[in-house]
Amino acid sequence: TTNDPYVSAIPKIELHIHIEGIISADLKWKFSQRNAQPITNPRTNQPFSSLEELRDSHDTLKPRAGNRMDNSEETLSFFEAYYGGFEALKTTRDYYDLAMEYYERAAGMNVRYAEIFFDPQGHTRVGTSWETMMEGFRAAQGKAERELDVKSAWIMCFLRDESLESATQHYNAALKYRDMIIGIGLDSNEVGRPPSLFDGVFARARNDGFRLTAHCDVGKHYPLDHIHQVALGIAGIGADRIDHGLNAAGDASLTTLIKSKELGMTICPWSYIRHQPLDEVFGRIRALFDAGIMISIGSDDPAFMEDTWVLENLLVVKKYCGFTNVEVQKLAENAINMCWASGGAKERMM
Ligand code: ES4
Ligand code: ZN
Repeated sequence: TTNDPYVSAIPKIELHIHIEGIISADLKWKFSQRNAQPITNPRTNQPFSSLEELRDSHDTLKPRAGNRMDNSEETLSFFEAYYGGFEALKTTRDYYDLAMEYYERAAGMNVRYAEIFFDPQGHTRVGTSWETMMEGFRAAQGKAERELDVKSAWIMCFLRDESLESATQHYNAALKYRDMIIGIGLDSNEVGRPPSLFDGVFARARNDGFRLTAHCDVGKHYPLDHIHQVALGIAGIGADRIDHGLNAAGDASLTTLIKSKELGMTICPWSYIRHQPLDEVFGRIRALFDAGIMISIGSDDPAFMEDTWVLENLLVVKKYCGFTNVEVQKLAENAINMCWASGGAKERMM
């Protein structure tokens, strides 16, 4: 599927990737062995005893034949598997290695710039300090820029299933690293957790000069009202981007609102096709694109899909939306317009 020289060669900007979303079972195991830090299986409360066992349980979301998603005994839910990776990371070197994994993959796909999500609350709650995390990221970021020609910035996400108090504490801690952090996002489990819960801290972040975005997940569990809040409500005037938000394609007034505010949307097709019908997913992506809404393509959590990075995500929309090479090029250009790098830096990037 990667034999597409045109799409491979496009200089890329990636705006929707979780650094923790690249922690495969193998990488988790590597960190856990190195740190002599067992990984707990949340289903049994026992440590995983082998890489094979960990791989099996980590196979959460892969839409393969005889879909193992339904095998709730062996297979963890997405968030169980995702947060299960955090406890294996202990040292600055681990965070450095993790980020370098991404930057090396990115360089191989001609990614020139990335705005990378990270979830600090998930790390501090298993005992890692901000300093350990950020110094590892900082060293990797510098090396990637110098040696791989991949520039980047970080987007700190609040875990929306944690409290406003916790978000506020982490926001205060982030201020020490504002040279690295370009924006503030909102992720994790959205059920019953509207963006408005975090309005106070988002308003502060906007005042302090951060750019804002928030996840609005795809499917029937996620109300249009959350998209409406992100587009119009957050920090009084709405966020700068919407992450996912594909549900909006089914609603004429929301689509009009997003278009009139020129809000970009980050779209990660592999994340949707594991739980939504193909024709609906690609019909909606095509509809947003044809309506002139600025969408860009990201990979979300490559290690939890089919090892699908930004290149594979571009290829799957090309195939199922029937995009021409020129239209795929347009998706890449949208990411230039949507990114938060300064104007001069943008021009030098591509
Ligand atoms: C996430 Cl809501 C959501 N979806 C996918 N990956 C994530 N990582 C953190 N939150
Ligand atoms: Zn995401």
